[in-house]
Amino acid sequence: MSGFRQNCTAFDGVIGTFSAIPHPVAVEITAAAAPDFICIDCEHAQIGRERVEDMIRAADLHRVPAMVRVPGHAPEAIASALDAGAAGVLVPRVSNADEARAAVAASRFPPAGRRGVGPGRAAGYGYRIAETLKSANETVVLAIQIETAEGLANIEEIAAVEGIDVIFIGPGDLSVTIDAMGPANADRLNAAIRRIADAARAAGKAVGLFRPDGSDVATWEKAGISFYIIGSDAMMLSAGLAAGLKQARSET
Ligand code: 3PY
Ligand code: MG
Repeated sequence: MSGFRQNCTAFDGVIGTFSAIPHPVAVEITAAAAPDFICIDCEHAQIGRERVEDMIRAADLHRVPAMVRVPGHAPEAIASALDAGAAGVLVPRVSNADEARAAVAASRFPPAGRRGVGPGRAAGYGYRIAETLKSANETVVLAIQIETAEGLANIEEIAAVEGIDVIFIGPGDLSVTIDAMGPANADRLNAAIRRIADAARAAGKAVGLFRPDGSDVATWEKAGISFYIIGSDAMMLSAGLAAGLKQARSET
């Protein structure tokens, strides 16, 4: 098992951030801050296939594992991210066991799945196909997102699917689909997050959570959540800019 996959599944605590700015320079700046991993966001940022590969290259240079959040469930998108050399994939909006099993099939080489073999970057452009075939099923991290009312209702059967490493909770979409948006509904949303975390842990899966910032990670760690994506490079850039400008204006 790769060090990264081991860290993700050891319930030990890994903290990364989304890379939403579609450029390797942004990845290098992020990687230099030494996150445990980055997750290139192809669901909500406009990042094409070639650029994803260059962003993974930039992360590799700094020895920071790069996951890719794929735009949806298409096996081609998962294959493309893994062929580019991603350390893992994050599959959004998984709502039932069939979708979870499809994500496993797309992420794993036979016999565990149906991922196609090719001479991409992950296989050393053909120089290391045999080695990649041997190691990838043990090293690639598969995280799936629970963020719909249906996913919440089906959490036990989803969590039981073999081949998933991390059950990752998306509180933004979850709050919309269970009608629990805003501070007034925080208790209901938090109860849903805890229910997902408990079911995933009971099935032996690591649990992840998105937080816009790191202020309450210690609280959620107590609920058994060990894998965090904190904001994104774009969110931190805007927060830093706003704070810097506000400070400068208050001092003039
Ligand atoms: C959500 O909160 O919906 C997310 O997808 C966070 O990554
Ligand atoms: Mg979401």
